[in-house]
Amino acid sequence: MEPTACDSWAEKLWQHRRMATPLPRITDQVPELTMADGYCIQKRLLARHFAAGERHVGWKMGLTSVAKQRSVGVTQPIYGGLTSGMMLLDPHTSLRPFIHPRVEPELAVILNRPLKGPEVTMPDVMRAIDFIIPALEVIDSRYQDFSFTAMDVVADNASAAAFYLGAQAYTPYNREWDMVGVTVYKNGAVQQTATAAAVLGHPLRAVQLLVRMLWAQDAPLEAGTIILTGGITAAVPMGRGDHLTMVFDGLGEIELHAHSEKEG
Ligand code: OOG
Ligand code: MG
Repeated sequence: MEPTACDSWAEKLWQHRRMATPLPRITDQVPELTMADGYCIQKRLLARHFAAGERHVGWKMGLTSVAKQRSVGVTQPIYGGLTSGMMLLDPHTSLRPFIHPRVEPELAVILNRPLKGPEVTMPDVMRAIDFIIPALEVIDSRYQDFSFTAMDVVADNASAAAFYLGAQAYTPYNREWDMVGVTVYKNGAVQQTATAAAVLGHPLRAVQLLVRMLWAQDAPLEAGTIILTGGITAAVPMGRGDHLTMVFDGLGEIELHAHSEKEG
């Protein structure tokens, strides 16, 4: 894809994101769209966020669990960028910026040193982790009906919309992170349950995979980076007035309330 076409798709996605209105998938118009095109558009879209004054704060891995892959029909892990504008600081959120938001439980990893290279090992990853925080991600596809191919969703920055970190940080040591159980409630009713092993067999493998994927793009993972390791369960739709609770066994819970219509 020509750089100008890449730029204009990024601009289009940015405008639809800002207006919270969906667009048809890019591959409907450009069936030959490649993965490299998708990441090119994503990069230009992130540049648009930075031009608007947002800062780069980290990365998200996506489609790292079978539950997530099945729910959208894409079977390949992907990544996207996280910006300061996506960080929710308050567990009460307006739904106005979103088209059809869904919420999913994730483990967030914060690094204390950079990681790079094609051969990063699990011990390298473990040594580079400062702390781990239970988190939730709000995803929101800019495509009509939340329908896309792998290339489309990469272009749309892996459906990144917002994220919220729990209040308690945990040391990476002395815990079997793959054994952490998660239950998602909506308005008091159980919606989803799973164990963190659903993410690539072990959630820290998502960090290892991200290092490799970024290495292929010549980008390092910096110290202080926030990494969302990917939804442990399928995502749960969030509507006005909904109250989501994510219970992480032994690690506390996180809540998110969507304002009712009147409040915005
Ligand atoms: C793609 C984003 C996937 C995850 O954690 O798997 C993702 C989507 O489901 O729209 O954020
Ligand atoms: Mg996610």
